Amino acid sequence: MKLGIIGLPNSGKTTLFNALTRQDVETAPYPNPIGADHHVGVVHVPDPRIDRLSEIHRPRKTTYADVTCVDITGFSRGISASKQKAAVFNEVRDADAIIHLVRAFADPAVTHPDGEVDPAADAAALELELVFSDLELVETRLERIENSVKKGIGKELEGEREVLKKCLAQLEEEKPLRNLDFSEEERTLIGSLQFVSLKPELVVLNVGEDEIGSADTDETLAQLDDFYRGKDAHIFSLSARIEMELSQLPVDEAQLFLADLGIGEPAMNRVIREAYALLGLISFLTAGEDEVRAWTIRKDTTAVRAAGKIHSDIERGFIRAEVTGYDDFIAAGSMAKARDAGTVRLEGKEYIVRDGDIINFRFNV
Ligand SMILES: Nc1nc2c(ncn2[C@@H]2O[C@H](COP(=O)(O)OP(=O)(O)OP(=O)(O)O)[C@@H](O)[C@H]2O)c(=O)[nH]1
Ligand SMILES: [Mg+2]
Repeated sequence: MKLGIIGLPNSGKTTLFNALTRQDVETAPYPNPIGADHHVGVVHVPDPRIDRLSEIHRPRKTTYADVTCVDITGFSRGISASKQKAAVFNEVRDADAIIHLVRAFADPAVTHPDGEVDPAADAAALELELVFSDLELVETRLERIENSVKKGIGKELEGEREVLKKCLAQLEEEKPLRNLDFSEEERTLIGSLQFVSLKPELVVLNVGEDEIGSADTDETLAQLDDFYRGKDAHIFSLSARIEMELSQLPVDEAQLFLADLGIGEPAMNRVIREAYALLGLISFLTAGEDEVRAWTIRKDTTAVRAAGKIHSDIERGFIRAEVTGYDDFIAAGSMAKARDAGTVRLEGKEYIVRDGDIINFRFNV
């Protein structure tokens, strides 16, 4: 599962990437050229349940869920019409969800590609590039299907053609595919095209250090809310620079810093959790003396498939899943007490695993 960070030049993508992945990639007040390296890193998903379970079990190892994150360089106004577009859009296509960073911080030392900081206009400009890229793809694909149909060899493509026509109408109105409704079947028909304006999106407003929670920030957020109305996007504000500094501090110093700022946890944690949910992912947990661990699965995964996440042997030899909800476990205080309270269930192969289930698989190989 992969998150892609996009945004206009100098919006703070690499800064945010560093905060998310705790890396220290160079950031600069001048834009990177198109074709510069994309950065790839791993994001650990903060999970208070894992923290708590580790306190209880004192395991040798604690493992959080993680997702891959890519800092995609080279987005700009007009990119969808440029020769270098493939270098950017291939990377966006490959992402499962998008974090769209929008600059709101005013800093004369950091050039803005259009000379002026205007978050709503910037967001709209970038969204339009996504739409244009998909429009071109739809037109090319439709043309190819029409040609095949003319030659009498495209019968099986007719379903796809109908969905593409629906997409075309939407894109021609300069609207993203994200806010169209598609049936499962329609989604499958166009799935391989990996439309970028269809990807779930988190919009992150990057505000100046002294603009966190300010009236100006609220106003800009309202503007963005307006722009994204009905577009199924989640909108946040944070200061990427502060988040990056926080991510580079030792835990105790970071906590002091947070207390100074009057915030409970880094804004980054919420962004990561939201992105994780946006990807359609949930975690089930395993807990013992060896390891406390969160395992990533898609929503609606069966117990037997979840077992396969841990090891193919456990999937093959699956007998039963011993399951207790995280809250039930905490309320009871221990596995033995949860059993006494009757909150530990034995589930079969087809049980649909829920977020926060603590599972002990019984298997036989
Ligand atoms: N004042 C201020 N500066 C920031 C903030 N976030 C990023 N910057 C600065 O803006 C400049 C650009 O940040 P980057 O993270 O390199 O931006 P980018 O989007 O990766 O830029 P490109 O890769 O060139 O497109 C750097 O000098 C950052 O230090 C912020 O929240 N406040
Ligand atoms: Mg960068």
